[in-house]
Amino acid sequence: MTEKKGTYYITTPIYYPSSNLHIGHTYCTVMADAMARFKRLSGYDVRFLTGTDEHGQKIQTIAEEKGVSPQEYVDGVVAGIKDLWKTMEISYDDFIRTTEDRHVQRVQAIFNKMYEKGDIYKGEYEGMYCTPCESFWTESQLADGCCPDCGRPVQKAKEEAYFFKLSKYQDKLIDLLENTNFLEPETRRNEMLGFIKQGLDDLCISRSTFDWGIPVPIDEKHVIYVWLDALTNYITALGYPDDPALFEKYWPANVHLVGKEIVRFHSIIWPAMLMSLDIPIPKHVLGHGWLLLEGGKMSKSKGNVVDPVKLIDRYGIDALKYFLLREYTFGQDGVFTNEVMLKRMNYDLANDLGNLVSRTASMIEKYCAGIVPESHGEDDFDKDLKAIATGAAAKVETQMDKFAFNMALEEIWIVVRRANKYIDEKAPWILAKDEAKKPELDTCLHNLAESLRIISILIHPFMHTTSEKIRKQMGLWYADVVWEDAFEFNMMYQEQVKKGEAIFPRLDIEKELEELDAM
Ligand code: ME8
Repeated sequence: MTEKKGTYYITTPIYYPSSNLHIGHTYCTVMADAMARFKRLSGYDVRFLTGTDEHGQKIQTIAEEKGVSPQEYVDGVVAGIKDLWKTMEISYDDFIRTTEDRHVQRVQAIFNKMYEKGDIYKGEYEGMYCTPCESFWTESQLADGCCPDCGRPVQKAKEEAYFFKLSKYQDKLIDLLENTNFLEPETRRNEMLGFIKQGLDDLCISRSTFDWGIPVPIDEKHVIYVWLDALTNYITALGYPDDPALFEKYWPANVHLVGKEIVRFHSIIWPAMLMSLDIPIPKHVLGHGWLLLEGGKMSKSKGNVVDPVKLIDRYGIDALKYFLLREYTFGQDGVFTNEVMLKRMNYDLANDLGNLVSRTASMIEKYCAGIVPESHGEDDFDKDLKAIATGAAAKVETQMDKFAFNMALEEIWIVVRRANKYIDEKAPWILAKDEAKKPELDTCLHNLAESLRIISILIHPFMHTTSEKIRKQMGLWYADVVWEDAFEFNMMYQEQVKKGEAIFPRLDIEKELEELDAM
């Protein structure tokens, strides 16, 4: 077994259960899941956290409109979110809900600690409030008088509130962003530094105009407002402050993976809160780009969303995961279209990978009675295939270190395409006609089986079900998937190959486009 390399704590944002999640949330969670699986496979003791951010005025308003209590409302939506992650086989270790007792009590303890330190005080808040986004804005932040995030009208609002002394941490935050790689990419870092250097206002952390929230422990008229409640999930889920075992083991987090619109909260407010609590800062905050539809960002409140469940029902989990991870460049926005998705599924999965598996399995069945043959010597084609196949794992590691999922998959597909080309170069069906060429034929089929063994390991973090299907067809069902084995060749010996169903069906793109449009 792989030796343990240390701990790795990765988190997604906790999503608002204001309605069902869409493909944008799926995108972030699929990236976190692939990274968690990759780190586990490469020997880390991983903790992967996701969850839901359940308080706030918006949820309270929706629940009232539906005639149910906020708790009933979020319970329903959260059950659906957990079902989605179960369907997608998301390998989280913990799912935190901000309405759970463990979170509520710990947030109150955190509030008290910050209050006792003198970092929280009572004041009066006045600003422009966007209800759908639950954000207060200053006049100068508005875009054409409207909310800079969603473009909708804002209302003037004033209320007694508790404040966190964010301004006190301004210099320390500048130091953190200037002198560490806590926040990447660099463009985001510069943007945040610019923002901090304009001067930070203290942060309003309570509300008294609605009551769907965690009560302020020292003042029952108030509930704790969004960000103190939400950001702290990353430590309350580890037991902070009362149950130190997990916290000491996994904190500081290695990565908070978040969408670019909440980088500001994670790279300014969150470290300042941690500084106030005297606990270490997470190693990295990584901001990913948005999936856009033609016409703008997918958003629950705008209603222009793509439902992942429909796509999974039609194309399967692995095809959808592959598409999301392969198509988009981390950190950049990308446009989602059905056509791009279908082409990826057809070209890369059905054609490249699917064909390689079915051709290899059927030739081993046909020419070697289904038993993986031994190899006998090697020519230049064999050497080249072997070098590319055994060299891929290190390249995948390099790309994964950069969260470049698309490039990691591209490295794997270089092996897939090389192996397909190797079949054409070696033409096993011609070798099979000449008894004297039997050793060369055996070597060729051995090398193809070996390449598929390596591919099955490399794709495991991204598409474990497909990996297992390939391993079953190659007679490797008995063996654990071990990352280090992807660096080795000639590990297979007389495995029993059994061709199965096509791992990805070929899609009629025109027909699928019509069907999807009609859905
Ligand atoms: O912001 N493209 O929750 P949220 C890509 N509760 N990613 C997208 C996306 C899109 N079109 N739409 C959403 C919140 N996301 C807070 C977070 S964390 C302490 C609190 C993803 O339900 C992306 O990761 O609005 C984004 O940051 C997150 O969902 C926002 O989810």
